[in-house]
Amino acid sequence: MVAFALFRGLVASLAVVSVTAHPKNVTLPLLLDATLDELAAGLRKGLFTSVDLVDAYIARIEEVNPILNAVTEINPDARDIAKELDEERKCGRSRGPLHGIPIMIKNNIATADKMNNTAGSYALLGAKVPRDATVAAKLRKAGVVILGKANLSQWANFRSANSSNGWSAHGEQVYAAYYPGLDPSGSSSGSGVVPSIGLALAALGTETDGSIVSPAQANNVVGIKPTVGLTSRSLVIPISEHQDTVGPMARTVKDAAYILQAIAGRDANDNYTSAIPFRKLPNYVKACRKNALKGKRIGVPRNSISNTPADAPVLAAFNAALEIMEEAGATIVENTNYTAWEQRLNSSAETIVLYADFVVNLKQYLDQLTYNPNNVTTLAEVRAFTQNFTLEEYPSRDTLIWDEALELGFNNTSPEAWAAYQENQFIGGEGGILGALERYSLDAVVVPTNDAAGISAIIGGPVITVPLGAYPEDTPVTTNRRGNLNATAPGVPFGISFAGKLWSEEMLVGLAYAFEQRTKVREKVKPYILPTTELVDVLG
Ligand SMILES: *[C@@H]1O[C@H](CO)[C@@H](O)[C@H](O)[C@H]1NC(C)=O
Ligand SMILES: *[C@@H]1O[C@H](CO)[C@@H](O)[C@H](O)[C@H]1NC(C)=O
Ligand SMILES: *[C@@H]1O[C@H](CO)[C@@H](O)[C@H](O)[C@H]1NC(C)=O
Ligand SMILES: *[C@@H]1O[C@H](CO)[C@@H](O)[C@H](O)[C@H]1NC(C)=O
Ligand SMILES: *[C@@H]1O[C@H](CO)[C@@H](O)[C@H](O)[C@H]1NC(C)=O
Ligand SMILES: *[C@@H]1O[C@H](CO)[C@@H](O)[C@H](O)[C@H]1NC(C)=O
Ligand SMILES: *[C@@H]1O[C@H](CO)[C@@H](O)[C@H](O)[C@H]1NC(C)=O
Ligand SMILES: *[C@@H]1O[C@H](CO)[C@@H](O)[C@H](O)[C@H]1NC(C)=O
Ligand SMILES: *[C@@H]1O[C@H](CO)[C@@H](O)[C@H](O)[C@H]1NC(C)=O
Ligand SMILES: *[C@@H]1O[C@H](CO)[C@@H](O)[C@H](O)[C@H]1NC(C)=O
Ligand SMILES: CC(=O)N[C@H]1CO[C@H](CO)[C@@H](O)[C@@H]1O
Repeated sequence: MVAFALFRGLVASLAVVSVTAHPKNVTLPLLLDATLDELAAGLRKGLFTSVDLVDAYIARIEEVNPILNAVTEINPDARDIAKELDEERKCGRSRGPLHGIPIMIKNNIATADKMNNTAGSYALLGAKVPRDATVAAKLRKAGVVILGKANLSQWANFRSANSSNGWSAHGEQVYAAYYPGLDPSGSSSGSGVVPSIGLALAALGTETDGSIVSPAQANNVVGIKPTVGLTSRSLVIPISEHQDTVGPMARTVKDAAYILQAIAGRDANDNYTSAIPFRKLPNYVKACRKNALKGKRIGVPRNSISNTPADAPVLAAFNAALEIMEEAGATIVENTNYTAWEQRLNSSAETIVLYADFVVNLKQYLDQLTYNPNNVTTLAEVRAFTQNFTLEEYPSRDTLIWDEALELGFNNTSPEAWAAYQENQFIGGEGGILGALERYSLDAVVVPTNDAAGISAIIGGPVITVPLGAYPEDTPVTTNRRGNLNATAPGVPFGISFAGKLWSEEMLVGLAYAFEQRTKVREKVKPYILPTTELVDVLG
């Protein structure tokens, strides 16, 4: 009793000291969990400026980046850009909700400024592009300060069979913030770490198969993998025109929705965007409604959900989540199985499509460079460079994916590639997610994020992951295949994913938001390492 009273007294007096020492702290958002609405309100009220945000985030990056390697480059112009945006605001002009907000982009999204775009490879260090990637240009137009480039699994994890998630030659090894030496997943590894501990409001990632949703779940954040074609890939270092997509990774569904709104839309430089079926884009922010689960039919394709002993904590949290959705008025339809799931497990069609696309799409990107310091214009030349450049760590990290792509004997202009693409359309479509939606009259399906990516990837469909839980205290620590990262450990986050038909982001955002608001798991899962700089420390 006495001890308890003493303890309470201690806490109370500490709180008083901190408020006295930092009188403004009480009104300033804390950067670990600050939402866009909070930051935008603070900027509007003049509590702090965009320059302050840039200063605070850079200080936070400098605190933790020597350990986590999440950020490859800080934009040397970030402060000047923030200053201009602050001036604009002073003159009464606001570009919208993202005005003056620092966001990081993955290091495969090009900018025509001082920053490099390398996909983590020395082959592209110093290369120049003719203009910003369309998604980067759209962010700037919306008033975003592009704060820097997030490290990634090199070449978006499309080089090696024995590398590690989050490793790139020029950027080294990214670690997640939830356990020492933790696998950050990939390939948008740094883009997951950045929002997870408040190194920027949010980040852009890219996904071909899992590269947004998987690192989003591993880093306890939300990830939206948009329908292929909703966001332009122009001047994004590609893997596959059929599967690549750019999307936001953020702490909340609503923040991710704001960013999706800013980057979505048609682009003459990426003709897949001409498939967008809307005259006017849906309002993804307005879709964030707490009652969005009410009346929805949500399927559980059990035969696609992994069920090994190691999955037990994930499945327990997942099954509890289904009950929460039912309480929110959704109808959960069990066993909406994918009829071609077995065929998918046997199929090499996705590999063929990616290989056949990569040789062509990579060359198309390289051909656009206005300066190509190492004269790499084809995959064969990129491979020769990589195999001969010591820091690329070849052969310890091999080039197996490129070797196989180059040996395929055809590319995406051939009938064989088209046949593989058609097989994917069947497996992921009628035999997969689209068939299940149709047969059971579903609005969406839900699965643990571990199982979410592939079936939607092969048809270019959308997925949203939201934090669901974390591995319990008694989880044994295991390492990844390469042996250089901790893979499972106590406190490692995992997520739940909503997926649906093409262009159904508006509904999926609603479902994810309604689930997030009822659970707020992110706040309960704590990182082991955190930067300490707050806005109060940088205010002039
Ligand atoms: C600011 O206030 C929060 C509670 O609102 C407290 O947790 C934090 O330690 C304070 N920070 C400083 C630097 O005083
Ligand atoms: C881009 O790479 C070049 C060449 O290594 C380097 O000099 C430059 O500082 C890099 N840019 C940034 C913003 O780090
Ligand atoms: C993995 O975790 C263990 C503690 O369980 C720690 O000793 C080790 O250094 C970590 N691995 C890395 C690569 O940091
Ligand atoms: C889309 O653009 C690519 C290259 O920019 C081109 O190869 C392809 O034929 C175009 N497709 C359509 C349908 O216009
Ligand atoms: C769906 O898959 C699950 C798990 O494989 C299986 O137990 C169940 O019987 C299947 N149901 C139907 C209707 O196919
Ligand atoms: C999987 O592949 C094996 C070997 O090629 C074949 O015998 C089997 O029928 C295939 N299964 C399915 C479901 O396609
Ligand atoms: C793709 O294949 C066609 C037909 O073999 C060939 O003409 C073309 O050069 C190939 N493109 C690339 C980038 O290898
Ligand atoms: C690239 O090509 C240019 C022009 O042919 C040449 O001047 C330069 O030395 C080459 N660079 C490398 C690294 O091979
Ligand atoms: C680099 O490695 C390749 C093997 O991929 C080899 O054929 C080539 O001779 C090496 N040297 C150069 C300068 O590319
Ligand atoms: C990766 O694979 C290559 C080629 O098979 C091999 O030479 C290398 O030793 C492997 N690296 C590791 C760390 O096992
Ligand atoms: C901005 C920053 O800290 N960049 C670092 C990223 O990681 C590489 C490799 O560790 C460093 O060389 C950079 O300085």
